[in-house]
Amino acid sequence: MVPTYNEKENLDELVRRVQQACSSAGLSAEIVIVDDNSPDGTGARAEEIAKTENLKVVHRSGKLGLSSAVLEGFKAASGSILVVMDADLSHPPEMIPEMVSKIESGEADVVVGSRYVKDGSVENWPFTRRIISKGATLLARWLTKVKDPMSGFFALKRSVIEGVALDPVGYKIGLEILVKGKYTKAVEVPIHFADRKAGKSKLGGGEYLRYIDHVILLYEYRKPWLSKYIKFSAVGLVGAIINSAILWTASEIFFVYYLLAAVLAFCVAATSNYYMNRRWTYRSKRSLPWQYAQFLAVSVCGLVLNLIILYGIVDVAMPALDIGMDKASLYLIAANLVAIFIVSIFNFFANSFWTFRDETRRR
Ligand SMILES: Nc1nc2c(ncn2[C@@H]2O[C@H](COP(=O)(O)OP(=O)(O)OP(=O)(O)O)[C@@H](O)[C@H]2O)c(=O)[nH]1
Ligand SMILES: [Mg+2]
Repeated sequence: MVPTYNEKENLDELVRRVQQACSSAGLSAEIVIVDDNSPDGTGARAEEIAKTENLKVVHRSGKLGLSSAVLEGFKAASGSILVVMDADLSHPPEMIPEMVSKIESGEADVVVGSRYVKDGSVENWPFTRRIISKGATLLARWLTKVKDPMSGFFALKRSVIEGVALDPVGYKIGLEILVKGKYTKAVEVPIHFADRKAGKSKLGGGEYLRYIDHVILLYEYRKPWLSKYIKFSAVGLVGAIINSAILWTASEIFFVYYLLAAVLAFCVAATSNYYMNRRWTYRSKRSLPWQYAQFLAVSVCGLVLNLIILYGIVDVAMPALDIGMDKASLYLIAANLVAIFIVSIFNFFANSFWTFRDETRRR
């Protein structure tokens, strides 16, 4: 499967090297080119080559994206082992037989051509590209054990993706398959990632943002509770900042009585937290006064719980254990952090199973 967009100059060499590598290993390979109506005439050139080689060309109407091109290629391909690679000769076709043989022998269901295992390498990458690639790989660290899940060069059994709903977000269809595919064994083989032979890179700045979006979606898919809790906590942190800012402004600048200022700060922060959680954490489509009231009720309960825990630690537990009297203020902050942590879990579950129970169940 080779997605192409303006790769005319690379096509002949690519096909020649793929065919040569496969035939010398006794493999019969069908090459599927998925071209997005490349202005440089890649599609027409592919049709030319198809007259003499075992090549199928899928034409799409315009630049619809790399990931969806690969998925179209899967549909068009007839084989039971699928190999995906770029057209620009960054990926060495000579590695295909080894990758395929690992699947045929049953050693693996998915094989990734990896730059980041021993003996793997990249050619001449400037410092910034190295850092971006490493950083992006790090973001996916807890999604898969594969060291180079961003690789665009991989092989898989067709059964890995059969019946799996793949979302073609962004550039990294390999990562999507590694996270959602049905497989038990994924292995990596080292590759040398060469500079593209001819033509220009299609990787634009917007791709980086789409990647972050993709990674967030994959974490939500794989660890729905953890990622929701992290989002919920992030909202809580923003809420705490809003709360403090209002408390300070109201009491210091407008001379509002501090307890009244605290109530005001609490109401504003709880309201903005409600909106952020509704839209972002729970992706709720409904906005009902009742839902808002439920959220406020949970927040008030959380506040009371916070005070009870704080009192329990500072006035009951610490004197009983005879600790902390010399560094009282430091212990107060530590005790409050413990209380906030417990309350955040209480709030999170109360909101997940009560305020936003329909959204939680829908998953
Ligand atoms: N069909 C299709 N192919 C695409 C699209 N975007 C990129 N490609 C192809 O996907 C492969 C990878 O794109 P590249 O531009 O090489 O991306 P890259 O390897 O990250 O960047 P470079 O190292 O600069 O080449 C190439 O074969 C492209 O022609 C697209 O929208 N549609
Ligand atoms: Mg490339």
